[in-house]
Amino acid sequence: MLNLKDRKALVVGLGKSGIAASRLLLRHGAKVTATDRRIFDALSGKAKELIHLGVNIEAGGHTLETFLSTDLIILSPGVPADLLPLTKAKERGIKIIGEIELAFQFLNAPLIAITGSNGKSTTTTLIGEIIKAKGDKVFVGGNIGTPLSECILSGSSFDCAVVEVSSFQLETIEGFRPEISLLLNISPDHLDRYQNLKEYADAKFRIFENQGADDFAIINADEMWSEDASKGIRGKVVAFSRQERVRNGIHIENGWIVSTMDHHRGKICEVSRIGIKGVHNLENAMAAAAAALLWGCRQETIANTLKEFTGLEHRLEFVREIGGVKYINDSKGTNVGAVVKSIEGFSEPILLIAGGRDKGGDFLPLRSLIRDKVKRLILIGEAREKIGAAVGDLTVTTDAGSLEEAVHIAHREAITGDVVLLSPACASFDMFKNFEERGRLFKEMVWKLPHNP
Ligand code: UMA
Ligand code: ADP
Repeated sequence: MLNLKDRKALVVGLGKSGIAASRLLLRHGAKVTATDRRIFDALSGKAKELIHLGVNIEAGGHTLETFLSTDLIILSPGVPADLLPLTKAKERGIKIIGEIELAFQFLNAPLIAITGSNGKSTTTTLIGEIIKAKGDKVFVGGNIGTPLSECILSGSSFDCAVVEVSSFQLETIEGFRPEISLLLNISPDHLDRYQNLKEYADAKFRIFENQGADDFAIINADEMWSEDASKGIRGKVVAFSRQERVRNGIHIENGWIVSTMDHHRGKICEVSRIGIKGVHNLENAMAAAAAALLWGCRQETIANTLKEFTGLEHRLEFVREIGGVKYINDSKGTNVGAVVKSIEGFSEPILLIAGGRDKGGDFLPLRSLIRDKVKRLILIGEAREKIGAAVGDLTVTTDAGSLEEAVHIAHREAITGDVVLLSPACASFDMFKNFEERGRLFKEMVWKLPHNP
């Protein structure tokens, strides 16, 4: 555990992570300064309140002096680690960790951590729900929205913490050691932050870095990297696969999710009874079942939760049917890999609304799906031109000046039996506060559409 008493700590970024980290540092006796590039007036009420708790706030930018006159730096995940004052602080030997590592140092509950390019929030929530159904008290947080520090700040004692971790958070771990680590999949994302896919994947693999022989590592046997990765893992490897029988893990057999794990051998749940649909969600369900079995949950508890859980808002969320046209909100489809899986899940012709802020991704992997399944592509936001150039030749492609215009075009052009799908393959920040706002506005717009086109 870190000794923070009277040590000078600098928190970089005063969003959710920075606010929680500041409070945790104060609780452990540190002298806290927080720095944010936003001006003071633009900070949230909760960030401003920190002043009254004794935090010294530097707003409106980061100064080198502040970074060099501290003993410890706590970095928010959205702040890139190559920021100049950070580099200088590192050169001086000042310790730099992230909020997730800080929280881990004070965590007194066993940890289950989930990472991957897509499916993290769904799988994290599912695992949390199954463990809750078992009767254990569980904290669910991390990248999904509630910083891990809140688990400690709450003062409650938990049987277990189920935590979604992003590659950003994994970049700044030191001792972070989950008893059960889960890496769902790797597909290109955040290439505006990483030099290449390898650098991004390396950050994700760090979820296994501190595990020992008694810990468990759940990996996806259907992914190319899994064989190499399993060689470098010290924990016990448990695999899941949609495509083949696995020796110690979870696979599909005669329409059932089946376990070959020591903890429970046999059928877990019939695939057709799972509440969340699509092949990608089957993978999430298998991964969640593996983690839950390792945690000691019974087959019936797992099966019941898999049947009852119908998914999260903004992930292939059914909104409304108008004149035989289904409207689906997949605002969390923020990278190409996610959109591929979302499109694959439909047999109906699709009118796809895509675009937003490009994250350095390559849209070419969408080509065959756009050609085969998308009858109209409606593009919004900054990435319009890039997406249009990559796939616009394969279907009728229209630009829209706003999400509202895109919804109206889709409503005008769709006919009975079609699906209107918002699955942007991009971040939302060019037009919206976040993906939640984009999804909520989409739903409001759809609910305002007249009954008849
Ligand atoms: N800031 C600076 N200097 C910089 C950059 C940012 O001061 O150079 C400041 C901003 O002005 C802002 C603050 O940093 O005040 C924002 O910090 P942050 O971006 O780390 O955001 P938080 O509010 O702390 O939220 C973070 C995660 N955000 C990111 O990783 C970008 C949240 O994940 C997470 O839910 C939260 O911690 C709690 O753990 C969001 C996310 O988009 C959902 N994650 C990415 C993803 O899922 O793809 C990784
Ligand atoms: P994350 O937290 O990793 O962003 P979510 O569970 O929020 O993942 O799902 C985000 C989007 O990713 C969904 O809208 C869906 O389109 C897609 N998705 C979900 N699970 C998977 C998976 N296992 N593989 C590929 N895509 C997925």
